Parts: sequence; structure tokens; C-alpha cells
Amino acid sequence: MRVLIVVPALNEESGLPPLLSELRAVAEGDGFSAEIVVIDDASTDRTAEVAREHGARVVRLCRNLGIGGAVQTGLRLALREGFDCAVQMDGDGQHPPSELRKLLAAMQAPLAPDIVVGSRFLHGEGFQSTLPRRMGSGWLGWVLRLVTGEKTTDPTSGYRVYGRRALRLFNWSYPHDYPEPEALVLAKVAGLRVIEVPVVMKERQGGASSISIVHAPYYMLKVTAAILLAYARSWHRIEPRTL
Ligand SMILES: Nc1nc2c(ncn2[C@@H]2O[C@H](COP(=O)(O)OP(=O)(O)OP(=O)(O)O)[C@@H](O)[C@H]2O)c(=O)[nH]1
Ligand SMILES: [Mg+2]
Repeated sequence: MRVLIVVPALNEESGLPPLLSELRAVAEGDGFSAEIVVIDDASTDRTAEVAREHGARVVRLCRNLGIGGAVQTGLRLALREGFDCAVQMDGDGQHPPSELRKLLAAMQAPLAPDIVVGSRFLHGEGFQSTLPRRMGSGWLGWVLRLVTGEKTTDPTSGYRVYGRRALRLFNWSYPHDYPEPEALVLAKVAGLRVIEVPVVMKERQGGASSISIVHAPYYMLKVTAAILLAYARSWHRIEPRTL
């Protein structure tokens, strides 16, 4: 399986070196061939240089596109270059590379899913986020269940693997900011199979978060509306066979 690991990064010069070293060690140890691409979302620090120094390929965006634009750039690259799947993981060290084998194993299991999401809440191990964030995540999970009818324990997880059908879907459309919950609706509405597997996550290891207390109310409102609107788009359903 050819895997492209996509790391969206905004000012992650401190998180990238340990992450990239560990990723290489894990890929060697587990015997899969993984290319790593860091999507530098117009950082103002040494993110691109540091990523290159640690052996990653770098796509440097000339303007900040936000997490969604950065992720979609990586997924498009994976599709265009014929990778079998793409992994999305944060550049801040929250997503331990040692957990990657669980996601990839699920991707290769019989009845292979289109998207595998790493969930920190399925087994409740590792960093469980702060209480307000857990509450926000619970709310979004509830809204997702309302529209898709399926349980999602960790709707905001950005530790994911996408198969070819998902890459084709998100080549066409991927949400802009705070994209993870909305992307799940787009996938489910398009008939893709999404599963969650338990993973352990860590706290952000450096740099600054995209979700401050000031942005939290906007985040909740925007993502809730986006989920409902994405579901409304199912009236213009994409036929799975076209993916
Ligand atoms: N903040 C931010 N992050 C971006 C952007 N573009 C790419 N990223 C990267 O996207 C990944 C996810 O963003 P985070 O800020 O870590 O989001 P999060 O994991 O939900 O929040 P934390 O739990 O606080 O880390 C990180 O690797 C960022 O560096 C952007 O425009 N803004
Ligand atoms: Mg993070």
C-alpha cells in the first residue's frame, strides 16, 4: 500500500522535528512505504525549512488557506500521484505516529472502509481534551447522529486515513475552516463508509491552537450550521459509483 502522510502545518516549527523523526521510525519498523508531505499554510516561522531538514516533502501555500485548504491540498496531491490512501495528522504532535498502524490496519481489513477516523473517546485512553472541548465534541456528535443516523464518538478528530473514493470526493469539495465534522457528513451523504478506531492522542506539544476561548462560540455555531447545510446538500446527492 502506498501511503501519503499529509501534515497540515501553521507555525509548527517546534512540533515537526520530533513528529517527523518518529514517523520515519514507525514506517521503517512497520514496513510500509510512506511519503510525508507537510503543507505549510503560509507560516511565519521556519516550518517549511524545518520540515525539509527532516526529510519531508513540502508544499508551501502562498497565502493562508486555513486547515481545510491545507488538508485538501494534500489530499489532491495523493489522488493525483496515485497513492492508495492518505493519512491526515496534525503537525503539533497530538497524533502519535505509533497509533498509525491501527488506522492502516483498519483500512486494509475486509470490507475496507473509505475513511478511518482515530477516536480518542472510544476507549477513553490518553489525553481526553478539556471539559469544554469534550462538551463541544459531544454536541457535534449528537448533531451528526441526528442527520446521519450513525454514532460518531470523536467528530473533531483530525487523525484520519482516506481511501481512493474519499480522495475523489474531497478532490471535488472539502470544507474550509473547522472542517472535520462537516467532512464526515459529506462523506456519509455520498455513501462512503466511515469507521472509527480507538487511538491514544496527546496534548499539543507546542505552537498555538486554532481554537481559542474567543473563537469557541463561533466555532460551535459555524460547525453546527455547516453540518445541517451539508446534510441539506444530500438532496443533490453524489452517486457513490461516480467516485
Ligand atoms: N491554526 C491553524 N492551523 C492550521 C492552519 N492551517 C493548517 N493548520 C494546521 O492544522 C493542524 C490542526 O490545527 P490545530 O490548531 O492543532 O487544531 P486542533 O488540533 O483542533 O486544536 P488543538 O487541540 O488546540 O491542537 C495543525 O497541524 C495546524 O498547524 C490554519 O490556518 N490555522
Ligand atoms: Mg492540534
